[in-house]
Amino acid sequence: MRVFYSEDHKLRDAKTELHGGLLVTPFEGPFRAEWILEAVQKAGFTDVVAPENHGLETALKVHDAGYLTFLETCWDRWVAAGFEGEVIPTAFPYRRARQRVPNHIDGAVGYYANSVETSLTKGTYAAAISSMNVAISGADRLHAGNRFAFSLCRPPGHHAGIDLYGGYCFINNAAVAAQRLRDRGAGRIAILDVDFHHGNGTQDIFYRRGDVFFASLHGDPADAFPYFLGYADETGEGEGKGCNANYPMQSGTPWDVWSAALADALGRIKAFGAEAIVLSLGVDTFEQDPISFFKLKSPDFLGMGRMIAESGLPVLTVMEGGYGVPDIGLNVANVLLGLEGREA
Ligand code: SP5
Ligand code: ZN
Repeated sequence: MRVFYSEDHKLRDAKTELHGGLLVTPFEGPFRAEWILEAVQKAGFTDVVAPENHGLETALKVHDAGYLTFLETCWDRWVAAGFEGEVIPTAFPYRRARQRVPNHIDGAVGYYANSVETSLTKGTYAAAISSMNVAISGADRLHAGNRFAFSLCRPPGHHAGIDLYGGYCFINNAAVAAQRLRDRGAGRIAILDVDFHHGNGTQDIFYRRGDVFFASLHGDPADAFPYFLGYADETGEGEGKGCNANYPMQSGTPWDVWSAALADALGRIKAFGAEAIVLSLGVDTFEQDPISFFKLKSPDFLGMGRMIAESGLPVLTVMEGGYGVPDIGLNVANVLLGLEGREA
């Protein structure tokens, strides 16, 4: 399958992440995409292509226009306000507060944040746009009749909501890709999110829509980031009623338990009548991931790809999370090999 990749991801290179009360070197950095690119090429996925520039038209169907302008202008406004560090919010539209966008950038950042570990930086918007272009090019590759494509997106996207950034995400690449497939004529699309963390941004975007089914397998939000969404009783609203499926799982979950949830999710996607799957692929379910608590092993990722391919549907794989160790690249390559029915 073709791999879409842009060097511009390197423009997102934050120096700070708020973690345990300290500003540490971020878990999400350029080295992740380099590890993944190297491993997939080593596994034989050598058709690596840079994306075209697709503009904001599709993104504006899943994100708020004021939010995208905020992302674009945030850094310059922050610097103009006299701040010297990376962009971190300090105040929020908490319960019973007014939901109005403040004029001051310090307030605007809090309005648009769903978590604050993610410092915004000078090159973040350009990198997020390049990541979105990688996703759209992958969607177009499926539309052109190919069964598989891999969008090596960085920064990731599944925590980015209609008008919210956080969790290392700014533009929701998988949501934009699903929207692109709809706009190109697909009737129903499923987004299958296998990142360790609940895809709260993707759920936010499609919760009231009946044309895109969202299924997420993740650490129980009572115990794991993003904490405030991802419970099993969140099933969609309005036209989206019944089009949202969450599979929260406990600390230590191994492949046999995890894969049973995957089988159930794939059954729901089939019953929904999806014409294609956008796979939000995070490999932070790996036993060696530094910020997560599932126990998947490298060969399990081959099985994951195989099971998803058994749906018979076209699959656009969009990169989300996975941290800490170079073997995240091997795990991604294993999913792609499994999808194509090949051996490691
Ligand atoms: C795309 C993606 O995977 N984003 C994840 C963002 C997670 N950010 C907060 C992580 C907090 C982890 N705390 C875990 C403590 C482990 N000892
Ligand atoms: Zn994650």
